[in-house]
Amino acid sequence: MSFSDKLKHFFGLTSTLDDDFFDDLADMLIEGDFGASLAFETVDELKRRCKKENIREAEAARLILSKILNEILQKAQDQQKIPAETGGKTQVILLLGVNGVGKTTTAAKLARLLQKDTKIILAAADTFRAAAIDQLKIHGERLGIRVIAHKQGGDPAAVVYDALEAALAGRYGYVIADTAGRMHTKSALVEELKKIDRVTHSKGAGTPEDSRTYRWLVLDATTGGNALVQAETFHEAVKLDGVILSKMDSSAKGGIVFPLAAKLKLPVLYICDGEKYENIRPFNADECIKEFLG
Ligand SMILES: Nc1nc2c(ncn2[C@@H]2O[C@H](COP(=O)(O)OP(=O)(O)O)[C@@H](O)[C@H]2O)c(=O)[nH]1
Ligand SMILES: [Mg+2]
Repeated sequence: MSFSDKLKHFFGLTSTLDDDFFDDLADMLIEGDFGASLAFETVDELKRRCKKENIREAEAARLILSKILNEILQKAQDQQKIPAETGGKTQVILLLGVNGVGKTTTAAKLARLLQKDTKIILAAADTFRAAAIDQLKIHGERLGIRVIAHKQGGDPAAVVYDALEAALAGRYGYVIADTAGRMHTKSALVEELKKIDRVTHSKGAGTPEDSRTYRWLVLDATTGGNALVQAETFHEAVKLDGVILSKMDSSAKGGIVFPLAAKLKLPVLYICDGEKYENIRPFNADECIKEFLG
């Protein structure tokens, strides 16, 4: 039974909104990757509203819960910044995240998606492993998208610099940079990103308005609470602009979007749900709540 089926079942079986109901609901939200503090806050709020509105039926409580969840997501979605309109400028998107979360795959999916509106360059800024560079080149060949790469062990900032130079010269809309997942120390990550920031700003071709850098964190949705810790760590080290959730197809419960929005105020930008190029879609709050609540 999927998590949302379990939640649906739980509401279906409930006849009275007593303390047991609210306690069990908190447990279910924790199981659904809400994190304990947000689970308790959410249930307290639900309890308060049910009391105030004199709600006695589970179905009505479910509707109120869905409203509360919507309010949580709105907090972050209001600041959603998908740079949809490039307006002749080049935007740099840095995909960050630990090893194996799906950065390289997501770079390719995103490139294919954004290619519908503008020209894209992929930057192989994961210079740590030769295989990572090859992986991106293969995607580029399959998708007909230009890939800028240096040799293994090269300077990631130099790769981004070259990619941006080529993009500005050829009027490309986006540089999508695949980065290395290793994060041995926070300070190394910060230094690397500062360097990338410096080169992208120095490459402004006149004004800083010519390019903007976005830092998007890719999170493997199946890792639940661990994904939240990764988001906290990266956000603290380098201010993030948003999150992409990968692997929503493989047993992920989807609840992770709520603490990301409530605790970190980080918008979820895209959802990936499979290994194919087309398995990416812009995040939609209503859809997400419907999928979560069943
Ligand atoms: N099921 C599933 N697998 C994915 C998804 N995104 C990436 N993967 C797989 O996760 C593995 C690691 O992906 P990769 O892009 O190499 O991760 P990276 O180390 O962060 O660059 C690969 O086997 C991908 O095919 C997804 O949305 N769903
Ligand atoms: Mg990779």
